[in-house]
Amino acid sequence: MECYRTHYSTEVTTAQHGCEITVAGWVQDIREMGSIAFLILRDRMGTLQVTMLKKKLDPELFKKLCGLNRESVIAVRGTCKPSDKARNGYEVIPEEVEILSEAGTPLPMGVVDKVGVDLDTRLDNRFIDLRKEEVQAIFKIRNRVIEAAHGYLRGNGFIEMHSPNIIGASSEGGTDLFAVQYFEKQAFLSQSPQLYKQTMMATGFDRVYEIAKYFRAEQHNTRRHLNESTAIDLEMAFVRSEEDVMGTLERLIRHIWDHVADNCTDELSLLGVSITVPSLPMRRVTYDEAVERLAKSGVDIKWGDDIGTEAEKLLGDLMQKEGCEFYFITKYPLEAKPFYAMPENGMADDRYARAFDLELNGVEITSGAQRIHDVKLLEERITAKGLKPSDFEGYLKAFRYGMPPHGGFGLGIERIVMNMLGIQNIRECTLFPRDRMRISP
Ligand code: AMO
Repeated sequence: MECYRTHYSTEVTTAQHGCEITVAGWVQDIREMGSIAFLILRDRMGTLQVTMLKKKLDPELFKKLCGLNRESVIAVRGTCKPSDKARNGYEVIPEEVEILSEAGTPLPMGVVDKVGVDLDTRLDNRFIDLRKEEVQAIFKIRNRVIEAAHGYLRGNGFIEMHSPNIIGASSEGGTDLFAVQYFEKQAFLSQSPQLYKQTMMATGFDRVYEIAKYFRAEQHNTRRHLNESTAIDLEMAFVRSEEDVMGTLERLIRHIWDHVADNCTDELSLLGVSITVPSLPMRRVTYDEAVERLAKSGVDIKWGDDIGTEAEKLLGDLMQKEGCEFYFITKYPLEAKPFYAMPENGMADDRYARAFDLELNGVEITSGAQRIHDVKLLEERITAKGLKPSDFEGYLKAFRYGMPPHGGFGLGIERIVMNMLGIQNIRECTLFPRDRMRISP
C-alpha cells in the first residue's frame, strides 16, 4: 500500500461494515472514559468516530493517544462497525494507530471553537482557518465554479490559453500597475490578459479563454478589491455586436449557478445559502437609464463618471425590488471605458461605447465589450487616452494583417463567489489574499 489512507470519512458506509479500513486525518477531539476513548478524526470530507478500546490497543499507545494534542495527524487501521451512537451511524475500532505528526500547543486559533476570531487572525493562520468546514465549503464551491466554467467554455468551442504575467505595457490604465525590474528594462505585472486574448483573435483561434491572474496596485483597502485576483477571461471573434458576447456571458453564468446548485448541496446548506439559477435573458439597463433612476432616488452622477460603489449598491436595491438579481449596464460613455472598447458607431469621438458591466446585487462581477478591430481607430483611441501607440506596437501589429471583429469579457472569480454566497469580504474567497497591507502568508 502506498498511501496511509484507503478511505475518506464519508466513504466509510454500511458497505464497509465489518471490513478493515484505513483512515487518516486530524484529531479534532478526544474524550477518555476509563477503558474506552472516543476520538473524532477529521479529513477533508468530514468527521468519523474512532472508538478506542483499551484492551484492544497496546496500553502505552492508548495512553499516548488519549494525551495527544488536538489537531495532531494520525492514521488508523481498524474495523468499521455500525453504531447508533456515533454521528454518522458507524465507528472504527482501531487495531493499529500511527501518529504521523504531533500538533504543538496552544493552537494559534481553534478549528471547531464557537468563539469567533477576527479576519486578520484567521488570515494570519490561514492553514488552520482552512481546516474549518465552513471555510472549506467556500473553496469547494469556488472549485465547482471554475469546473463549470471550464466545462461550459470547452463544450462551446473555446480553447484555454495562458498569457504572460510579465508585460511591457498597461492594458487597463496606467495608475494601478505594479512595476517590476526586468533585467535592464521596466516591466509590469499584468492587470489582465486583455492585449493577448485580443491578439489571439488574429491567429485563427477565434474563441479563447483563460483563468487569469489580475495584479492591480489598487490603493484602496476595500471589501471588494484585491491586489491579486482571479478572473475568467474570454475573447470571441466574428461577433456582430456586444450582444453576442453578453449572450455567451449570461449562458455561462446560468451554467455556473446550475452546476453549483447541483453539486454543492451540502456546502450551501452548511453556509445557510440558497441560490437561484437565473432565468435568461438577464435585464439590460443602459447607463443613461441607470443614471436617471439614481437621480430619481436622490443620487446625482455626472454624465460620463463611473457609477460609484454606493450608487451601484442603491441601483442593486432598486433592481432587486423588480426581481432582478443579475442585470447588465450597457452603453457606457466611451470616455469611461478603456481604449480598446468599440465606439458605438465606430467613430473615435462617439458618445457611447459598445461596453457593458454585469452586476449581481449591486456589485460589478464582469466587464466586457465589443473591441475595436480597425487599427487606425485603435491608434486614435490610444492617443485620446493620453497613451502612446508606440508603446503598444506588439499588440497593434496583430491588427494590421487581418483582424476579425471580436469581443469578450473578464469575470472576477472572487467577486462571483463572494456575491453568490453573500460573503461580506472578498478576502474570504481567495486562499491567501493580497491587499494593501498583506503579502504574507
Ligand atoms: P475589469 O477591470 O472591469 O475589466 O475587470 C473585470 C472583472 O474582474 C474583477 N476585478 C477584480 N476583483 C477583485 N479585485 C480587483 N482589484 C478586481 N479588478 C477587477 C471584477 C471585474 O468585473 N480587460 C477587462 C475585461 C474585458 O473587457 O475583457 C477588465 O479587466 O469582477
